This record gives sequence, C-alpha cells and structure tokens, in this order.
Amino acid sequence: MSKSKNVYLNHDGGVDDLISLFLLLQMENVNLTGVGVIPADCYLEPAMYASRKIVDRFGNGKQVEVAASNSRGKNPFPKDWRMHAFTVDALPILNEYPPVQTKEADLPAHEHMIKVLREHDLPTTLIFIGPLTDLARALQIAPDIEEKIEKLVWMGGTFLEKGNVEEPEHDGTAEWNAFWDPEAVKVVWDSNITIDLVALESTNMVPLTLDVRQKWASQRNDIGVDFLGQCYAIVPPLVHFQTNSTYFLWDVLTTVSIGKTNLVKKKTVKSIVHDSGASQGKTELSESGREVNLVYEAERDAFFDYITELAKQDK
Ligand code: AGV
Ligand code: CA
Repeated sequence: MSKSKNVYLNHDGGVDDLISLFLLLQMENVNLTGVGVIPADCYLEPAMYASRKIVDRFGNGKQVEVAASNSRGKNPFPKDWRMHAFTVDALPILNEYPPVQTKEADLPAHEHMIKVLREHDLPTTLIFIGPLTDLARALQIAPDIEEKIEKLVWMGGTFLEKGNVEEPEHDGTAEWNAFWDPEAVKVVWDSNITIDLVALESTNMVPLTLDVRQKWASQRNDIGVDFLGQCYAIVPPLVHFQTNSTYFLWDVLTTVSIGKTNLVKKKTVKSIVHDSGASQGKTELSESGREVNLVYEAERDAFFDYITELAKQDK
C-alpha cells in the first residue's frame, strides 16, 4: 500500500468537476484536506450544496470543509453550461437524508486553501479543474505557501491549433479554464510551482460516448456507478461528430492522473501564456517560457474501466 498524500481540490461545479470530487473521495491513498468551489463553469450556490452533499453521501465518513470562492473572471462561461450544477444538486440520491452535514468553511476559497496548506506539515498536491484565479490570489497574498505545494495538477491549456473556446472577439486557440482568467494563468506561470498540465491533447481522447453510458446503465445496481450514469445523463455525448457542446471527461482524467500514472503519458515542454487580445488564454510552446509537464496522451479504455471500478460502492 502506498502512503496517503495530501490533496486539496479547487473545482468549478461542472458535471466532471463534481464527479472528480466523488472519485477523489473513493481513492484510498488520498487524504482530501479541503475543497474550494469557484463560480466559473457553474453557479455558486448549487455547486456548493452539491459538493457538500457528495461528501455527505459518498465521503465514507470523512470530514472535509468546502469553501466558496469570491473570485471573478474576465470571460464568463455560457449560461447553459453553468446550469448543470442545479441538476446534480437536485438528484434524489444526494437528497435522501437532509439536512446537509458537511461544513461550509468560514473563509473564502483562496484564504481557506492558504490556511489548510499552512496547517499541514507535509506538502500538498493541488488539483485545479477550473480556472486558476484562487491560486493566483493566494500566491499574491501568501507567497510562503509555494513551499507547501508538492505540485499543481491543472486541467487547462492546449498547444493544439484549435482550443475549445468559441466566442466573439476570440480566435479559438484557447482552452476555457485559461480563457476565463488568463491573467491568473500568468501569475501561476511566474511562480516556481511544479505544474502538471492536463491539456486538451489528452482530454480529447476521453469523450463521453454512448458505449460508456451503456456500460454505466448496465451496472446501475451499484449505487456509485448509478451516480456516474445519472450525472453524465445531464450532458451531451459524442455521437456523429464533435460540436462545441460535446462533453469530455477533462477533469476526471486530471483527477485520476495523480494516482494512476500509467493511464497517461507526460513530457516536459516550455510554455508562455497570452493574457490579452484575441488569443487570450492561449498557451504556446516557447523556449523562453516556463517548464510544465504536459499530459498529452490517455489510455481511453483503461481510464473508463478504472473510474467505473473506483465508483463502485459494493466492492
Ligand atoms: O475546458 C474544459 C473545462 C473542464 O474543467 N470546462 C469543462 C470541464 O469541467 C469548460 C468547458 C469546455 N467545454 C465545455 C465546458 C462544454 N461543452 N460543456 C461544459 N463545460
Ligand atoms: Ca471544470
């Protein structure tokens, strides 16, 4: 058995953000020290409630505080996507035994993270599966936390020609988490933190497809697999061709990459980020840039098998 590692999660309330929280709570070698929720690809209130209810229902008795972010971005997410958290929050499986027990932290997310990092002697792995705003703000007011950070694992960025932002006044080269707050990416790039970048290169290999949904449906007698199936019923799968709404398991790949390293391939690259103009949020390869460990490939079938097993409550 490998030793347990401290992990702090900052997410933005999408379906795959909430599933990431659920799966982290199932990992034996993870000590989840806290959770921050930022209202980027979600509305804050349902995302906070859904997170706390997931800890209640699937946390196996773990005590984890959930902190609300008061950060604001530069480029807002489409409203349709932000609505998903309302549905997850309303699922009967999360509402069987009210009231909610898991505590909401009394500090905003970036300050809560600073407090939790300082409280632990051993360094913490940060998982950010939304924009980097809370981390950038934390580094600005408490630069000492850098030494408490083992590494940052971030779902964001891409070096592909086409990102996933399709918005007026943008050239389409950025990934959304970077685009929401490009200046925050720059602040984090300027730090000395080790960064694993789970970029679109690898997440493009794990679209939600109908065969995966069918597999979850067939195994829905397990309550954890049923929860996966219910949540991924909210978002559109890849059927005939990819659209701007097609759902990938971006954040879930990011989250499981911390434990199951054989599911992904990494290489070191140097990168800069554009923080303004028509390419804002674009990460670009450049010899003058900072080093990041780019996760550029994923083992699709092994990945879906792994998360389905991890989700099972009757093991
Ligand atoms: O760019 C991927 C990020 C991930 O953190 N999010 C969704 C994941 O949580 C934004 C996003 C891009 N395309 C989307 C997104 C889509 N079609 N639906 C919802 N969110
Ligand atoms: Ca996200």
